[in-house]
Amino acid sequence: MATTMPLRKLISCVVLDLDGTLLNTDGIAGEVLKAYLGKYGKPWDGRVAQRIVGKTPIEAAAAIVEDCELPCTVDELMSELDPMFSDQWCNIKPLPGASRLIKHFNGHGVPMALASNSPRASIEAKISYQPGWKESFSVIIGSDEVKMGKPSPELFLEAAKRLNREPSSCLVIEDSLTGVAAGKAAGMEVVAVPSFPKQSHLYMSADEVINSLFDLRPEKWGLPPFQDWVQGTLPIEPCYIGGPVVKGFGRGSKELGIPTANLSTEGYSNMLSEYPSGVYFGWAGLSTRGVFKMVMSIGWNPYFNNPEKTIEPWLLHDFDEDFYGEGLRLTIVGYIRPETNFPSLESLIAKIQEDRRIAEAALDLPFFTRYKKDPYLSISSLNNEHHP
Ligand code: ADP
Ligand code: RBF
Ligand code: MG
Repeated sequence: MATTMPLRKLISCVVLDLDGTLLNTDGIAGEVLKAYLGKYGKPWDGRVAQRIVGKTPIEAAAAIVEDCELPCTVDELMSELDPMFSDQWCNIKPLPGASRLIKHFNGHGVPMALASNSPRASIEAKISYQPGWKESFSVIIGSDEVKMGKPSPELFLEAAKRLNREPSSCLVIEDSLTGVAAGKAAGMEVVAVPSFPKQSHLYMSADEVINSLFDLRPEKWGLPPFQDWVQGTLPIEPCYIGGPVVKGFGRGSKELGIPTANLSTEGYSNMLSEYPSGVYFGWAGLSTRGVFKMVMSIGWNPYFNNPEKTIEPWLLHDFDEDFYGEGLRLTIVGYIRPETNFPSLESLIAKIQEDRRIAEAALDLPFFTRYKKDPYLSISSLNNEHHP
């Protein structure tokens, strides 16, 4: 595999953005702004969230004052929001794959810089809650250390200088359009990991657009490859979800010959927003029928372009009847690939069948088989209970 991939460019160091790239700050920004706007009787919706991605705090505040027609100045908004945000820093979670990536490059002696549009002090405070992160970066640089933040290239150029590298040998990893613009203006190679996958078509100037950090292939850039892939699968921290089987769009069996026992997304909005869309696999427990191998898609199913992110597990077993309403519990243990679009229904079906074979073989490995015995899967219950 690795040998057939074209080498993009010889890269010797990595420059990382923090908010939205390594840390799930969008999650807490949503909570804080929702609470704040509520005080003014203003609604909070996903549109506002999209408007602030990749903006400096001051730009984000200006956008909110304007968009929501708030009766205050940008400065007033900033000083009221500031303490509300700092209170939440201890609750920020790393994005899936972030800690793995940091450990990987650190372990292989690839120098890393953290270059963020937030002030240096906030960066340090935020990462202080993530064990092992601070020591892993050779350089940490905030927007208060340069004249202009992103999209100006200044932050990245200064990062390269402090790393003692040419900009052209730096690989930038960024979630926002402004960050991508800054990286390209700095003469660096840029991998974009958009926070909103449905907007990835806007990231044309990036050298590569990936769906999540799980999909980064360092060897494409001449960097050491990840070594944790097992037979085409990436083991992840197990994730437990469950609930009654609900009606989906009604086309799994009909159009694809592949039934997916949809789970209600209610109660899982956090899990869903944290999890990158993609194809995963694991074990499925049906309250009255037993435990089965399972391969699933989480996301918008680009071929059908669903308006909502859904959870669609295909149980790898032949049942003679439907089981709507029955309690289904899933232990998700590994990742296979990002969701993609396909030129035809046949090619989508062929790919899902390939996913099936990959999942079936992987689940026979002792590493993944051990999760089959987890009591979580065999407790009969219709409740939306999370793993203890
Ligand atoms: P929907 O869009 O309502 O989910 P599908 O065509 O995807 O409809 O069919 C899913 C239903 O088929 C499940 O809810 C379940 O009751 C039934 N079913 C039968 N066999 C399986 C299987 N192997 N995996 C998942 N669901 C199955
Ligand atoms: N739909 C897509 O549009 N793109 C995909 O890459 C994709 N991968 C899937 C992988 C698996 C293992 C399964 C079970 C489904 C996948 N589907 C994908 C979802 C399929 O479109 C979905 O089951 C139907 O939309 C049924 O509602
Ligand atoms: Mg379905």
